Amino acid sequence: MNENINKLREEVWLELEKIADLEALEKFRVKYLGKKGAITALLRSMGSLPKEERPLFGKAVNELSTEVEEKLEEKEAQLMEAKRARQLAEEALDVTLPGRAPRLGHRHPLKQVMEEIEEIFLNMGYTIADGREVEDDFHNFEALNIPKDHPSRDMQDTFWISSDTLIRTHTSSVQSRVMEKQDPPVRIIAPGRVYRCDDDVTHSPMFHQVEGLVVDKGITFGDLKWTLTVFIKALFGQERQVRFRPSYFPFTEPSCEVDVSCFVCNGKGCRLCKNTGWIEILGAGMVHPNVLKIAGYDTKVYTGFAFGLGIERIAMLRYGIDDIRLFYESDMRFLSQF
Ligand code: 2NM
Repeated sequence: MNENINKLREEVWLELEKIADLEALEKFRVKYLGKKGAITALLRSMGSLPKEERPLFGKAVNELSTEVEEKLEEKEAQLMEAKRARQLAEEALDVTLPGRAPRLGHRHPLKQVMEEIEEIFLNMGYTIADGREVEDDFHNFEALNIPKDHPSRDMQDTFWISSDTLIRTHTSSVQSRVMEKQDPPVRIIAPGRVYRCDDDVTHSPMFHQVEGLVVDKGITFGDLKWTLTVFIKALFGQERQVRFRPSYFPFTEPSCEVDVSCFVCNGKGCRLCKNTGWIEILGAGMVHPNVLKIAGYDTKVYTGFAFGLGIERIAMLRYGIDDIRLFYESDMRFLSQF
């Protein structure tokens, strides 16, 4: 009987030696140690032995069974380790491979110009004011001395919501509200979206403005000229020239338009300045006494100046953009250039 056991032992070792993967090992386990396995069968056969041989035989088979289990565990550990090593090799990452750099976003060109302008006026001691985009006739027109028959009140120019309600056509409406609430001195700029019925390559029904307002004792046209000259040179370069031309706005008197010497041809004449050497940047003027009166300011004590400019226009001039719609199309090929 022990011969049988020894033969089986030899067979088991030879077979175990050849096993190269975990699936084969499991088959091996079932073949010898499973319910119908060879070693299990040996134990079962014990019943047919004479009583006195059973203890020795049983001990020998149990020893074999324990040995096989131990070897099996050892082999399993080896195979698992080999499998893990293979997996690690296969799934190895090349940590020296350069990563894909995420594209860094930036502010929209209009916002960049807006912030640049805000910065210049903040440095001069101005405060930023904002307000509503849906306005009433009074704050958008009446309080700004814009007469009932003025063309800007026309359906052609203003988006009316009802007979008394509109979306603001300029941010001066913010300033009429500030003057209503606050006594002088006033020194504010009002940046924001405005709306006009207008749509071509240089006009959009929604665009952005910055308007400024200063009201205090003894404010003169000289203050206006100094402030806007400093502003324009800060924005376009200290070497630029600035000129003031007479103009007309209902809310200012006198009124002017302000030009900067062309920053492409330096005043010699080119396509951008239409051969004039000058580029119009903004409108301005001394706040009309009627506007101050409506605000409840004493016009014998207080005077002021105001100005307004379009952000899109500045950005188009500065970057040589000829179609305003490019600002609103969110096309990365356009936007990523700024
Ligand atoms: C402009 C030109 C001239 C302006 C006037 C006022 C206010 F509120 F004081 F009446 N705000 N902005 C003004 C003056 C705006 O834009 C071309």
